[in-house]
Amino acid sequence: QEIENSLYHALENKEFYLVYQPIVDIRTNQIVGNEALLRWDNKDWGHIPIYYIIELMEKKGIIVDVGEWVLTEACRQNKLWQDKNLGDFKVSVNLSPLQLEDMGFMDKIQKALELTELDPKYLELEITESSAMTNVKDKLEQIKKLKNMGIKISIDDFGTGYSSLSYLTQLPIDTLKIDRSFVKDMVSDGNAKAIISTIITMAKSLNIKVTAEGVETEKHLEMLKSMECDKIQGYLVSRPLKPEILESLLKQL
Ligand code: G
Ligand code: G
Ligand code: MN
Ligand code: NA
Repeated sequence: QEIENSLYHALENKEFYLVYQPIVDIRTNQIVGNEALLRWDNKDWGHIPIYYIIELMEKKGIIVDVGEWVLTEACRQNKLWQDKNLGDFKVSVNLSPLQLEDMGFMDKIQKALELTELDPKYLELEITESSAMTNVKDKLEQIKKLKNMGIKISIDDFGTGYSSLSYLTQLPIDTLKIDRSFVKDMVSDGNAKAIISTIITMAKSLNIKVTAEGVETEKHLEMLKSMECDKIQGYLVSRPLKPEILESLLKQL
């Protein structure tokens, strides 16, 4: 009860902030993107895991407004980094299925880009596999429109849903993000390794890039390199960082 009340006021109280986790090109070792991840700084409830908070905000319908704030803030930050010449990287923003179903969604994207003057090629939207797989026809139209605006699309948590290959070939997506559960099991479980290897091979033939999530060890990196994975994200490279920390890191590169 009370937590919901706090959440209703979190936006106006400026309690939300974003942290950024680098995504690195496995061949060049360059940062090619940063995933924006929401955090809530609230003295009573700040310790609660964000996935639970997001679930609650979805239930209460708050996520559409908060999601718009995330989008604008992430674009603003990336534009700032572009202007400071800190690197040629995208910013990735996670979308709730409810945002995609919001009638005003396209306008909100347009508005965020206009307001922040970020070149759309620097914005990547992460849609979960399960979200992409519901109302397939609508999603296809929507993704096409976003692509026409110059925005990049990635499918998040890939491998956990049940995408059909024929459907994937119809979707104009840029990147598949392999769910971190497969990466975690890859070393000890031949099946997990086979799934990753198959996803990479399939994506290559469809001209889609692959990011492995949850890369934590050198062993993970070594195996992913040998499978010719394109990009990695995970604690081995960096934890999600507050923007000022990431910025000081970027200045040292
Ligand atoms: O950052 P962390 O591991 O705590 O994220 C937990 C979950 O919350 C992940 O599934 C992540 O995709 C999701 N998440 C983080 N930030 C956002 C956000 O801004 N919007 C949405 N819809 N999901 C987010
Ligand atoms: O669902 P999504 O892929 O958006 O979730 C991203 C979340 O995964 C981030 O919030 C981050 O906290 C978490 N994460 C990022 N890298 C790692 C990692 O190497 N290991 C683990 N266990 N979690 C990670
Ligand atoms: Mn994500
Ligand atoms: Na994921």
